[in-house]
Amino acid sequence: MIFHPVKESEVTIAIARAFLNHLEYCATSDVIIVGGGPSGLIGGRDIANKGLKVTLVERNNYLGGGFWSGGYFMNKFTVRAPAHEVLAELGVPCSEAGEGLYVADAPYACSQLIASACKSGVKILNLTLLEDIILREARVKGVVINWSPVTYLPHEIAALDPIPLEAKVVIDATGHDASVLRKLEKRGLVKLEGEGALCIEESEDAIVERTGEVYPGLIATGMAVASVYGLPRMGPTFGAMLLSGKKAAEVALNILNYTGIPVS
Ligand code: 48F
Repeated sequence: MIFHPVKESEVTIAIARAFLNHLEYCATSDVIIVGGGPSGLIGGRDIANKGLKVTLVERNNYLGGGFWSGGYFMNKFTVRAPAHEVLAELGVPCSEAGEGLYVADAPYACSQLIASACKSGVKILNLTLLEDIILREARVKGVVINWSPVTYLPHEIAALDPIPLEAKVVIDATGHDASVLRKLEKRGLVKLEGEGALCIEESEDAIVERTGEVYPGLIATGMAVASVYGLPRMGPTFGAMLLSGKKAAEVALNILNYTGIPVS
């Protein structure tokens, strides 16, 4: 025998116990990030690296969002300077394709980014869909989640109540969908302009500049920012996603200090 003998029940109990601990940990976070694309992953990593408790909620089984391929089903993507410095920091090789324009391998970059978020201590809830938000005293105080497969079943089969998770700050990193912001919009608390037409030259600066708190306790990052302010989309260039995620982390850290909420 190569492997140590274990009973089937030991395997089940090991998984159940570990997951219950994980879910209990995620019940209260300093920051919840909804969306595991490039902006959410890098933002989560930067916050967790400061020693804060970060939970990342992702509806798919896999993390990475639109970062696995650049565009047109071709798994190369571009960044414009200075975002190539973030690739260097992640240990992702890239080559100069023109002045200030860099091209890199998407699976390489995506896997490095996921690994760096995990190593920083970000706790992941995958296969988990944001269903709603917790709102109290005109402030976002957390999210309401359900297992993704449940939410795709007809209501008469899976009438299951969702699970609340509390946080001091929530970040909407759900990309084009702006799923968290839509929960505020349907209550008339914010108005989303919807994405503008593609313009690489304008979009990247604008998205990074407008990354910030849209409603008390809720920060928008990545393409969700374009959906809020009607900014142009950008196609297969990802520098703004990385820099927007980093800025969202700075904004979250400022909010946590500014309100004097102690870091758990
Ligand atoms: O779409 P996504 O990669 O967002 P991003 O970080 O980056 C955008 C780029 O990939 C690309 C682009 C830049 O050139 O235009 O599109 O802004 O990742 C968003 C993630 O959020 C998840 C979704 O599955 C994806 O992985 N997501 C969306 N809605 C929900 C969600 C939801 N309701 N609950 C949980 N996850």
